[in-house]
Amino acid sequence: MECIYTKSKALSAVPTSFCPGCMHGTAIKLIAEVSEELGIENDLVMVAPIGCAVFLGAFVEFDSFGSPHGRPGATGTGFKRSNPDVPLILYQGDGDCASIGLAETMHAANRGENFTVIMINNQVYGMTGGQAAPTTLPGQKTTTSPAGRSIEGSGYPIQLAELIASFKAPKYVTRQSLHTPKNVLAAKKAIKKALEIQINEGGYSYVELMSACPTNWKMDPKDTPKYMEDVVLKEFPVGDLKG
Ligand SMILES: Cc1ncc(C[n+]2csc(CCOP(=O)(O)OP(=O)(O)O)c2C)c(N)n1
Repeated sequence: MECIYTKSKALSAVPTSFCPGCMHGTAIKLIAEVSEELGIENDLVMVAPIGCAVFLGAFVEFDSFGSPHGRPGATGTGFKRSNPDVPLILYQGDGDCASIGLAETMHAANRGENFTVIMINNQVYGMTGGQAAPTTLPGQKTTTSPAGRSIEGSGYPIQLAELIASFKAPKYVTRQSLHTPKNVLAAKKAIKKALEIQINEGGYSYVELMSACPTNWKMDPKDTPKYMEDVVLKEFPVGDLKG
């Protein structure tokens, strides 16, 4: 029988522990597939942060190391400078990358470190119970903004991709989404381009992936793609910002 689909070798043969409708699994699958297509599945190293992204090490065959509480930008810098030929992905949530570790994220981008950041933007602190993140939408109800995020009290959502694109050093900055098959394919292309830049010419690349957290959004997973299209992507539009 003709084989039309097979699991990427870089994915471990275990079920993931993500909640139904969570898009971390999709992002990790794309990274695994791209690594195989680029022939780096035995070389790629990933940095796992805090939050649901930390589970990544359990589902992939790559080497990974933990760098809790927003520090992947700093430890990733040390790792990559000592191992310049090893492809490196910093895999971070929005809370980790845009709040707790914002300083590390910004300075690594501004220095143009030679690695790729993949940021999963689900607009909440997922693992810890759905607290507001810097990316939480205006009016969005979370456990720490039960009346909805107020601009007066908490400011506007931080658009990290736009912020990073304003620096001179980054070579490729893009925001993509994981809410439809078409978007997933575009996201895969973006991950591939980011890694190709890192491997072939060197330089910093940032791929933000808009994702759903149905558990903490208190939403049926099947309703999240429409909500993302109608509401989330209005605040966080997809597309290339640089490169
Ligand atoms: C009470 C408490 N405060 C802080 C932390 C640290 N912490 C671990 S996961 C997390 C949220 C991370 O959110 P995000 O980076 O958006 O990732 P997600 O889980 O949404 O993928 C935080 C703040 C903790 N574990 N417990």
